[in-house]
Amino acid sequence: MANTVTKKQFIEDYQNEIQSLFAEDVNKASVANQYHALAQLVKRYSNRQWTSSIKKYDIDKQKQVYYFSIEFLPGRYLKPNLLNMNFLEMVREGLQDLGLDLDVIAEQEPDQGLGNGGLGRLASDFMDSMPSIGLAAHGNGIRYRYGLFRQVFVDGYQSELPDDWLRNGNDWEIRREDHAVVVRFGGNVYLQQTESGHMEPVYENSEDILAVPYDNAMIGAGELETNNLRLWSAELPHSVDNEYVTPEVRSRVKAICRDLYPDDSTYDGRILRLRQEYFFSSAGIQSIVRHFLDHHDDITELPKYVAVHINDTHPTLVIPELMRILVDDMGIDWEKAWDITTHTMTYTNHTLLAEALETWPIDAIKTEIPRIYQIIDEINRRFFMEMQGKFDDNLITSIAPIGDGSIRMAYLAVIGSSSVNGVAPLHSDLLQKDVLKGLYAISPEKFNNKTNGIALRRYVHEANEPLAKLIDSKLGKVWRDQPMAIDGLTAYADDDQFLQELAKVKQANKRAFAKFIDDKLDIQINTDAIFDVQIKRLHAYKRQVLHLFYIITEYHRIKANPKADFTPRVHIFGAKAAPSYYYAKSVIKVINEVANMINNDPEVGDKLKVVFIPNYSVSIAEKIIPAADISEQISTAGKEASGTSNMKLMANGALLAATLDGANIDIIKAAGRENEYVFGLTTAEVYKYYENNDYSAQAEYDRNPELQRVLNSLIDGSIPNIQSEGWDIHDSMLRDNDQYFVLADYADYVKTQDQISHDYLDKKAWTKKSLANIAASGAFSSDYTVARYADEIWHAPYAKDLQLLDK
Ligand code: BZD
Repeated sequence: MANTVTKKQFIEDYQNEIQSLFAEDVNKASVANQYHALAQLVKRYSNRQWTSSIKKYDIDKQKQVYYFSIEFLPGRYLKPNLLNMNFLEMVREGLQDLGLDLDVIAEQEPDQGLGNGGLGRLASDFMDSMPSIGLAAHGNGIRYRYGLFRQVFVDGYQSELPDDWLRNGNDWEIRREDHAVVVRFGGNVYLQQTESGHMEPVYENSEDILAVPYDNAMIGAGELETNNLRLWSAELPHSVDNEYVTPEVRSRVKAICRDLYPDDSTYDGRILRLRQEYFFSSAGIQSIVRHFLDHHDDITELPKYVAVHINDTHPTLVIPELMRILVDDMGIDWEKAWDITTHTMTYTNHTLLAEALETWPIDAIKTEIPRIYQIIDEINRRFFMEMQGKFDDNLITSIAPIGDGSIRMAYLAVIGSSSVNGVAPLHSDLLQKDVLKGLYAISPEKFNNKTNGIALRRYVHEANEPLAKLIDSKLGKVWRDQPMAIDGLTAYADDDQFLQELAKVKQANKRAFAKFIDDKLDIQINTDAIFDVQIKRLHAYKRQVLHLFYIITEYHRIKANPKADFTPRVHIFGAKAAPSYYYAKSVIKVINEVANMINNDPEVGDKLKVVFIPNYSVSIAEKIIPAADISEQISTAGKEASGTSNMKLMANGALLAATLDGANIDIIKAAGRENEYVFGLTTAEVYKYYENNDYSAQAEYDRNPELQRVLNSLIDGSIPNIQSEGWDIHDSMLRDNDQYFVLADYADYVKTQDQISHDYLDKKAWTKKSLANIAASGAFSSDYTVARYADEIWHAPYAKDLQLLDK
């Protein structure tokens, strides 16, 4: 039920809001206060729909999904909320009447950076899509006091500053202390027989922490429904007499929700991460069960009305936690409880890097959450009992929840869930064949694929309004509601006028981005150049260095032949490196110094520029993506689970420079290989190298003089102001035999990039390719993704008739 508010009403409400919050007139208020008042007003407008959705779900006994994720990466809420409420135009005009600019006000909102990359952003895209298709699905996570660090470059090095995003409060959240629950850590626990005969745990000296929820409205498009994102914060319980609390105890409690990534270089830091995981898993499950019992009588019906989703392994402790509540608190026998639990839980894996699979030392779990340890131990014991005789002992040992002195979170997640999915077809396939092979052998029926998707509303409708309006002018608004309908644009592939208009939109976006870069970094970029974009976490497998090597190659060519024709390029990077990931930080330093060298070389001039935008975030992504010509998706084949910036860039008309990895494969299929630039080893070729163990980085180096010059430049002093960082990269290539096959892919990558430089000169042909990408992007809407999760994993209904879902 969409709200309707007229512009006149809005203007009046807004003036009143500023007056009552700040005792000022609109035009006297600071831009910051203009923002706070607008956010408060939007929240107020949306609250009625929120209350009504939540009430309706309960009255109708609609199945509800709870999406547990240790990261959510919402970015900003103001404009996406206005968009989804159909208020964007009205509010923009209303503010204009008051002499204000919505875009200026919107810039005041701090990004909510409560995640670090694709995993967290996917969770937030899902939060947008779920209410937009009328699915009752809520998020569960942590309200970190500090988001992912603020990245600044000091002398080219990444430096991390705290992201104090809550400094001026958060206008969107509602603190609900009345819904708080207690989460128990530590102490001793032993089992005692009750009068009724069942075993009950007795706790001694446990550390009880109060989990207080902060609720955030997730407003669906057209306000179809509004769901809840519940973020938990740790506090001292009320029962504790504050006067006697030592500063140590206080800071132990505070620490749980202080940082997104506790410093993992110490044992205590790693344990803190475990405490975070149990904290929000336990709080979330307790509140779900409590809510369920308010509306239902029979707990054995939980899986019929509730699905709990485990987004990557961090919330896996929801499994033993639900077992604890069912067995200990409700006195249900183990078998029944296990049946309820496994039918409630579902799990998504997001990584193919074996070293990224999470494990916890047994001792840590025993100390921090002793009762949960006992439960996992029992799950493990019963797993062995059930499997012995049916499967080979070695197989069972290799996939049991406990092994090698650790709890293996991914294995526990698979064993305790009814569904396990990967996030792109290649990824799901490799999970079955490689990473989770043993578990697939014992329970193949659980495994499935759900290809990721993105919130087109944020990345196109809102971030690229000129493009969205151009599409409207041809297709009407249907594509906004039914994303697949955007393929209607293919009818314009030979329409010269349309192609020109499309090219104009891109050009205007590039100019807007160039202005942003000029204002922010004082770098002037040529808007006729190819804008070549790589935006993602900094990681060796994503191979930002391959991109860097091409840049150095271009530079060497210009220097060798300054008068030769050259298609100008601007290389744009956005990436944060984990604070303790030294190699990634060396890559940042080298890119920054190469940028300095190139950007200040008069002989290079306008031909080549390198821009590394500091503090990459969702809102910066929204500025870069509409301006991109090339989307760098160049991970080693078989390493990137899916990727999602590939989808965002495609939807904005960028062409892929890509390996056959993750969802690149699906994008290439959808848009047509002739409209992308594909290069490099295939997954099969990479696996062959693993099997035969016969890859030689040195041989790649020896046979390619251009590559030799690139690698040598890292260590021969020709890049000013780098120290050991050049050696770090050089060593990873030649001394350590190039784990990610950068050198193997170099020649083909350079060839492909050269082809891009050539093809870009034919504007019309280029724009046609760009159009093909835009027209194929509808299939990557996260509306479809969550609909498929709802149909095939959660078995939960949703109101929207998503036509063309299976096209
Ligand atoms: O998840 C990413 C994958 O690398 C991408 O391929 C994929 O598209 C997205 C969404 O499915 N994974 C992450 O972003 N992972 C993390 O950020 C992460 C967080 C904590 C611990 C380990 C990894």
